[in-house]
Amino acid sequence: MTTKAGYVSIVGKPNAGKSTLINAILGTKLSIVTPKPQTTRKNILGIISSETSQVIFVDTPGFIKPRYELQKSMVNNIIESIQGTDLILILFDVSDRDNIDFFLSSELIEIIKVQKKPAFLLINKIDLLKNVKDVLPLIAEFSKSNLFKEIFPISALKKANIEDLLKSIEKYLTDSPFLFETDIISTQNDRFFASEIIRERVFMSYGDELPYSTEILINEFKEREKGKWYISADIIIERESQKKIIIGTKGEKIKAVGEIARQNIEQFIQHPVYLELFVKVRPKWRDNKSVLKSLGY
Ligand SMILES: Nc1nc2c(ncn2[C@@H]2O[C@H](COP(=O)(O)OP(=O)(O)OP(=O)(O)O)[C@@H](O)[C@H]2O)c(=O)[nH]1
Ligand SMILES: [Mg+2]
Repeated sequence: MTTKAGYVSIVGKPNAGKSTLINAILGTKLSIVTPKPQTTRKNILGIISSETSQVIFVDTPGFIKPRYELQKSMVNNIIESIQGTDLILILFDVSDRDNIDFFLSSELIEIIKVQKKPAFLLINKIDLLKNVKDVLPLIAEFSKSNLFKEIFPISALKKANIEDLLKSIEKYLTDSPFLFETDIISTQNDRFFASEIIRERVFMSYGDELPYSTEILINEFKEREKGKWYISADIIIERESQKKIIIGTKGEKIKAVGEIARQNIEQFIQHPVYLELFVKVRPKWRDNKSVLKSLGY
């Protein structure tokens, strides 16, 4: 039996809904989602296998002009993903509809052109439109650019039009043996996802810029008693003064963060968890190549 397989990269500006989309496609919460832009920092693979085909979706960080080393690594992740892909899904947030020209002349579009990879445009968040027909003139305008093989209006959040999208993706897979075992949905381990779940909670729990100065480092991830996991993690921050904000009055804030993160990790790994959080200061870690390397960037 001939099988098909291929990589599909999900790219776009921060907050466009890329991680929500990969979760919708996989039918499970794999990639963290927050209302804050620049949530995703590393590429996350999500694999769907059927009898005859295997699609490896890659959720990438939002494309930005990098200002410090962490962001450079994020942009490199996007470019690497585009270089190795069979098809690109580029998301456009419908709330940006007044800036279509800007989008079409963006650096990300330039990269896609240079790499000569087939791309679909996904106009996301159509649930936000008062009238769904309002998307038609946008489709017409995007079509004129001749940049996209197909254009889909979708709602990643409401899972609208995802089935049609998946059917069209099939056409871009090539004859190939499966690239991964059929029973795995991602390549990262539970330790990575635990750190992401804690980071998601930090992004949700602290205001404004603070989450951008944070990173999570898992120190221990082990089965302490049969079926019960002990996880110890550092919340890394940049300045001593951020410590008391993270911890909160009498430690209440960090306790609440740990409580919800623990529940979410338990749901993800399907085991009871004991989670301990510590706060560590690493001055300017976002611009320090060796610290970034130790954090997997
Ligand atoms: N209304 C609506 N909101 C959406 C939709 N898709 C995503 N969102 C919301 O948009 C915000 C950002 O979603 P993410 O999936 O984290 O976006 P992202 O593109 O992965 O963002 P980065 O990782 O920061 O690049 C979240 O609050 C989502 O709930 C959608 O179809 N409709
Ligand atoms: Mg994301």
